[in-house]
Amino acid sequence: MKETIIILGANGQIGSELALALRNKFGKQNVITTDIRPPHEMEDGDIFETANVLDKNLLKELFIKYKPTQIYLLAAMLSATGEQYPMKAWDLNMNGLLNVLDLAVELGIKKIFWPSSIAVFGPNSPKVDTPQYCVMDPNSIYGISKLSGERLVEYYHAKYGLDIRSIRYPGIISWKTAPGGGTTDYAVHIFFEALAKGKYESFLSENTALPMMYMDDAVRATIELMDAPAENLSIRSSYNLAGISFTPAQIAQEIKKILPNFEMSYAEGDPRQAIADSWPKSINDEYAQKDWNWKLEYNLEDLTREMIENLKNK
Ligand code: AKB
Repeated sequence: MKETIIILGANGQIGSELALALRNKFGKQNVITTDIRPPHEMEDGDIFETANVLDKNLLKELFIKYKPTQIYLLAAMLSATGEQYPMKAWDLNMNGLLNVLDLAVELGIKKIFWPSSIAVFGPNSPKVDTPQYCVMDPNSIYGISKLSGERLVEYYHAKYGLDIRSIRYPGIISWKTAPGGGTTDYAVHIFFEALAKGKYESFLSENTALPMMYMDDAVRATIELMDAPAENLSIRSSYNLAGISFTPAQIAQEIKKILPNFEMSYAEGDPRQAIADSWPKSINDEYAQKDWNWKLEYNLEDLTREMIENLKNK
């Protein structure tokens, strides 16, 4: 079957790399990227439309114009920025999702990808090897919006038969497009600054372990989940993905193996520390392994090497 894909919020950290992968898989003419911001770069044949996911009428026009068979909804406000603008974060993250779900029901668009996050867990969730099902009491507005979104996508699947698929992304580490407004962003900034200045001041304390993942694994996971037979998917909220867990001290150590003069220091009192402290240190992803055969490729050593090599050549 010919697929036509619309990516909403395509110019952010994940969207810009997912768009490339989807264009390679389905052909440029079948992948339409949209965002409120213009793309960083456009190649011949790329199709881009300016769109705000809060503008439901415009979304409807786009969906009628392109007749997508799949939608990827990536527009969202992340955890740290969300704490500065809680009501804006709630509005964008919830109403953006509801607009897409309602239009999908109205126009008969069946297949949707919507990302959730490790932010759905909270202070009373188990911190180590956090299971798929456990106490979930997120205390950031971002986490609250993602957990509410998970309930909504499961509801729309059960009630309207929408084939919505989702991953609880850990922090994503990439070199092409910088992340914006997340708590895990330090693990990307550190590479840019290690190469530019030879030092980095982490806004998280040295022993704060968080789950992370290299972009190539995150993109591959997303496409593998979207390709999996629907009958294999036992989870219709969002799948845990473990990635790799490390602390600022451990990533600094790894960078020093390649850049021996790199210096790391730690700032105190950053508000992102409280968010990080409420999240899991490591995640259990046995359902993803069992249901769609998920396997991680990049460990901390691999991603450190990839990040430094790619940024040096950028
Ligand atoms: C953030 O830090 O807010 C995001 C996330 C883990 O969802 N990277």
